[in-house]
Amino acid sequence: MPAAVRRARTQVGIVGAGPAGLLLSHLLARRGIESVVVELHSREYCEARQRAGVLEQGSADLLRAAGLGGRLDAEGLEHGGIYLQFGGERHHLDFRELTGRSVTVYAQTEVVKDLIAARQAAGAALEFEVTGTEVADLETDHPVLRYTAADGVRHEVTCDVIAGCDGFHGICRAAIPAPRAAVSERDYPYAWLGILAGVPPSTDELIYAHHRHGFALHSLRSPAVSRLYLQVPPGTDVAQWPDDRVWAELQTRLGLPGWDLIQGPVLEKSVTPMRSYVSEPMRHGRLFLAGDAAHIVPPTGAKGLNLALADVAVLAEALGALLLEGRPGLADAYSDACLARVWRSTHFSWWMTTMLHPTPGADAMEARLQLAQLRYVTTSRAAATSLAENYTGYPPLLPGPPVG
Ligand code: RFL
Ligand code: PHB
Repeated sequence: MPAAVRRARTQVGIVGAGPAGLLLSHLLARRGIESVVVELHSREYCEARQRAGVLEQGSADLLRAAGLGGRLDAEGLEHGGIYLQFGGERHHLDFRELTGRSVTVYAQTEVVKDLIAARQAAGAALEFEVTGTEVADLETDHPVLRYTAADGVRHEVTCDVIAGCDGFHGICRAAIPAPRAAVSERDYPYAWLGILAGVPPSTDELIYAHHRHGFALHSLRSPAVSRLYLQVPPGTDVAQWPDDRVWAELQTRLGLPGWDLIQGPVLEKSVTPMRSYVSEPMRHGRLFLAGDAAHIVPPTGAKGLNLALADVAVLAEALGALLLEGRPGLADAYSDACLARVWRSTHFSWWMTTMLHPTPGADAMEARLQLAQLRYVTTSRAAATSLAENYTGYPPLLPGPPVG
C-alpha cells in the first residue's frame, strides 16, 4: 500500500536553507507572509560549511535592517580596503577614501547560524534532511512542493509561489524547460585550495597576490582564525597538499622581505572549482530562482553570497506586492532587476579573476598584460576607484514606484 501523503498549504515554498532561502523566509515573515523551507542537509552541516567571508556594505546594512545585526556588529570585522600584491610589491587600496564605503568580514557560516536561530525562534517551518524534493505545476497559480521529511513522511505543500534557493546543484533550475533558459557559462582552468587556520591573521586587510606560481589570498575570520587560498589545478586532490606544502607555497606567493606569514594548525582544507554561470530569466511561471540556483561567480570578487542576499531582498519586496496587494509588477520585473546586478558582478568577478590568476601554459604576454593592469589599478585613482566601487558593492536595489 502506498504510504500516506501529508498535505498542507503555505504562501511560499522555499527549496534550500542556504543564505538565500533562509533570508527570504525571514524577510517574508517580517511582511506577514508564511513560508515552508526544506533543506537536504542537516542543520549542523549547513552551519559548518566553509564558504564566503566578505559582506558588501549594502549586505551588512540589509542584515541589520532585518534585525540580524547583533552578532554581526559585535564580531564582524570592518575593512576599509584591500592589498593588491604583484612583482614583489604590496599596494593598499583605501576603499573608504576612494568611495566612502567599507566591507565587513563576517563568515557565511555565521550569517547562516544567525538566520537559522532567528527562524527557529520565530517558530518557522524549517525542515532539515529532507529527500525526494520535487516542484510541479509551476505554470499554474498553485505550484506544488513535495518532499520526504527526515521521519520518512511524504509531504505535498500547495503554494502560491515557489522560491528555488537550492544552490547550483539543486533541482529547481532544472525544472525550467530547457528552451526557456539562456545559459552563459565559463569554466576557468584553475581552482582554489582553501584552508581555515587556527592562527591570528598576519595582515590587517585582505591580501590578493599575483605570483608566477599562481594566485594567493590571505583573508581572515577572527582575531584568532585566518582563511587562506592558493590557486591550484582544477580537480586537485587535497591529499596532494599536506599542511607543510600549503604553508610553504603560501609563504612563497605572499612573502615579502620584512613580512612573515604566521603558520599554525590547519582546521579545514578543501578545493573549490572556479566557474562563471548565469541562467536567465530567473523566473518561470510561479517559480523564482535566487542565489547560486541561478548564477555562480568565481570567488575572487567576493560576490557570491552578496548576490544571493541581494536577490532575495528584491524577491521579498516583489512577493509582498504580489501576495499581499495583488500587484504583479515587481514580480514581473524581478528577473531583469536582479540580472542587472548579476551581470555587473559577473563581469567584476571575471575581471578580478583573469587579472590575478596566471593561466597554466600561457605565454609571457599574458603575465605582462596582467601586471600592466595591476600597475594601472594601483597608480590611477580612477582605476582604483572603479575596483573599490565594485568590491564594496552597488547601491541597494530599492523597489521602484508601484507598478501593475
Ligand atoms: P547555497 O549556499 O548553496 O544553499 C543552497 C541550499 O540548498 C540546498 N539544496 C536542497 N535542499 C532541498 N532539496 C534539494 N533538492 C536541494 N538541493 C540543494 C543545499 O543543501 C544548500 O543548503 O546557495 P545560496 O543560498 O544561493 O547562497 C550562495 C552562496 O552560498 C554562494 O554564492 C557562496 O558561498 C559562493 N562561494 C563563495 N563566495 C564568495 O564570495 N567567497 C568564497 O570564498 C566562496 N567560497 C562558494 C565558496 C561556494 C561554494 N560552492 C557552492 C561549492 C566555496 C564553495 C565550496
Ligand atoms: C573569504 O574570506 O573566504 C574570501 C574573501 C575574499 C574573497 C573570497 C573569499 O574574494
